[in-house]
Amino acid sequence: MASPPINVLVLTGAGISAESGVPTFRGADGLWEGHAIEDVATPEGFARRPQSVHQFYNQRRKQLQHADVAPNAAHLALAEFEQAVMSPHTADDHESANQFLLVTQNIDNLHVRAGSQRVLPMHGELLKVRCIDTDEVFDWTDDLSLDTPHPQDPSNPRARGRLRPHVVWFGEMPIGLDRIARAASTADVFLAIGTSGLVYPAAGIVRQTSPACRRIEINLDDTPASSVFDETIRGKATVEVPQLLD
Ligand code: BV8
Repeated sequence: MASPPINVLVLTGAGISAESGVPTFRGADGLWEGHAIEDVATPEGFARRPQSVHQFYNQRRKQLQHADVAPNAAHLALAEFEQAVMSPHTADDHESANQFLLVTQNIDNLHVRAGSQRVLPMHGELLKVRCIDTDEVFDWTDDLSLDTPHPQDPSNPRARGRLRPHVVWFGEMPIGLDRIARAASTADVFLAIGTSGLVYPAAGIVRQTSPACRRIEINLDDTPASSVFDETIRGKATVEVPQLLD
């Protein structure tokens, strides 16, 4: 008899990219050191000093594209797990009845580079920019400044500097909240990896899962949400994620 479909929801935070060389926010080398959140990750901060916010993201965009920064064993294990969950079980199934969604708070592109397909970057993407006037989104790997020509109107000097990072700042609406709520309410398994559980609404997703959902937290340390999980695995993501999923 065919096994019932299984719905998997994964939430990742900065801790899954730490071993790829991308600094976490609250670790000793956290990004926020030397930068107050309100100065570099809020619309007000951008309105006050747009150039210093551009420099903050230019530095991170450059760092993310450094040759030494690549998906690690945890990213790769998640991509393989997604393939296994989503592959048809029998020859006559043209597609799996299972569901899989990887929600990430990270704005790096390491999950996609690892081969994950069903990725929802709820806090935006570092390698994308958005037009302040039209909300149109563009892939972007270079620096941004107040003099950056508009990709659609490069010769118009008045269109310069109208781009912002396509990331969700504090006080701004995260991306895909309805889709996340639906996935959480039907999840059979919820896996939270490398997140401190301090930033909402991401930190509240675990509480949107049903009582029947198996909730697993992988982190170096306890978090404010640890008590809500059925299972807490303490250790490095590159060790614990492959071990749990293989
Ligand atoms: C919203 C993108 C409203 C930018 C980010 C007062 C005023 C205004 C808002 C609020 C307020 N009080 C509360 C709020 C809500 C606010 C919030 O939660 N603030 C916190 C600080 C209290 N949230 C918001 O503003 C959100 N929007 O509420 O809008 C609204 C709602 C509806 C409709 C309209 C409006 C928006 C939040 C998104 C902000 N943007 N990022 C950028 O990246 O520059 S948040 C940013 O910080 C990350 O994306 C991430 O989400 C967060 C950091 O969290 P983590 O990923 O968990 O990383 P962290 O470093 O904290 O932890 C790492 C963990 O990994 C640790 O636990 C560590 O132990 C572990 N770890 C480390 N190494 C490893 C490891 N684990 C395993 N292996 C390892 N090797």
